[in-house]
Amino acid sequence: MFDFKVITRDGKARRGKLKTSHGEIDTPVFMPVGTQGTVKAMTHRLLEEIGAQIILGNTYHLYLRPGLDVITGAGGLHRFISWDKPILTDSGGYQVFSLAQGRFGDRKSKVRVSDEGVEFRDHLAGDLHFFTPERVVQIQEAFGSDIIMPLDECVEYPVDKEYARKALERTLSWLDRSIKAKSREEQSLFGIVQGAFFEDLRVEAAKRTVERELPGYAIGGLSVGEPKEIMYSMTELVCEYLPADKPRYLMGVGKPEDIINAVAAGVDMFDCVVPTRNARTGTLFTSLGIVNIRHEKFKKDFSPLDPNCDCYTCRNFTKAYLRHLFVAEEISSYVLNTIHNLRFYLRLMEDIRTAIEVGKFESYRRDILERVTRKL
Ligand code: PRF
Ligand code: ZN
Repeated sequence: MFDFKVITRDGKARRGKLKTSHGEIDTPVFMPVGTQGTVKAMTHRLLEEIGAQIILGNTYHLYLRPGLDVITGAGGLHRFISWDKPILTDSGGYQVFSLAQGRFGDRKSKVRVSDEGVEFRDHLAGDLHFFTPERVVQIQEAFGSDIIMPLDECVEYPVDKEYARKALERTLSWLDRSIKAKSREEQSLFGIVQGAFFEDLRVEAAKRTVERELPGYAIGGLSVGEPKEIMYSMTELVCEYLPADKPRYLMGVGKPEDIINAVAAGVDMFDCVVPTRNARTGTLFTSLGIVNIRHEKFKKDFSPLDPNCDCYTCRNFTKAYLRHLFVAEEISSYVLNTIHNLRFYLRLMEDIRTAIEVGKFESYRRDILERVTRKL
């Protein structure tokens, strides 16, 4: 059922195919974030039109609302949300630490971590919950997600080495408990490599996670406020220790340039709120650079947002109109902007896959890096 094959390589970049019981995925892949069982401002039909292959859901949110009884009552997450392509659910480890806590590093923490699990007050009703690795696996088994993630401890940046080691040990022991708790064949549990920003800890975490012989491996704990160079070097380092024949998933990353650089290091899977969240604040990615559609200078700009984009938004509307919708706070502004930003990301992945196939990834990377970071 679950299977991964690397088809072609170009340097360390890989072009692969991932098989799940809800269909095949071409990698490198970007997974739009559908935290609450919907990708914000999108319908599933729109997602399919722009080429989404898999979406991400969050255990933390879906468990709190609508709750497990509603999702199991509907016959699982795919049926509840009427999406029949693959779904990956994150464990809630990251959400507990970021949301329930208010933000990373907040001293008035509503989260208590112990070796047993995580106790937290939720961000909705403020009720008390206890997530254990076993419970988090059970919840995701009830969801029926194709790829499930174990409970892990993601630490903030910076963190002292002593605590980073503790979080690493906890993440590994929680992984072992997750493996034991797992009872269903048709879902794949990935391991998550933590280890914060210490090279030796990252190498050790990677080696020990790989010993568990899992169907895929995620790199967690990055893009939490550290300098980009550290994120890139940690990603490269961890990839060196991951098996060549298993998919690699860089969690919560990132900007287009981050994705391109991580593909160059050998990463296969990505998720991030950047394209969807930025769409709703008017920050739009284009083939010529980054546009803030709110800007006065677009008031009478009757050209398309991106002349090189094939999305519904770019084929039909002008910058002047998109600016007007944004300024007027119309709902269609969120929809049209999200269609465009997600299509930009999905086409970026298509172009990356093609560049790897034809052995031109490095020249593609150099060319695109300059353009995606330019501010218009
Ligand atoms: N762990 C989990 N989910 C995550 C992360 C993590 O470390 C990150 C870090 N960028 C994003 N999402 N479980
Ligand atoms: Zn477009």
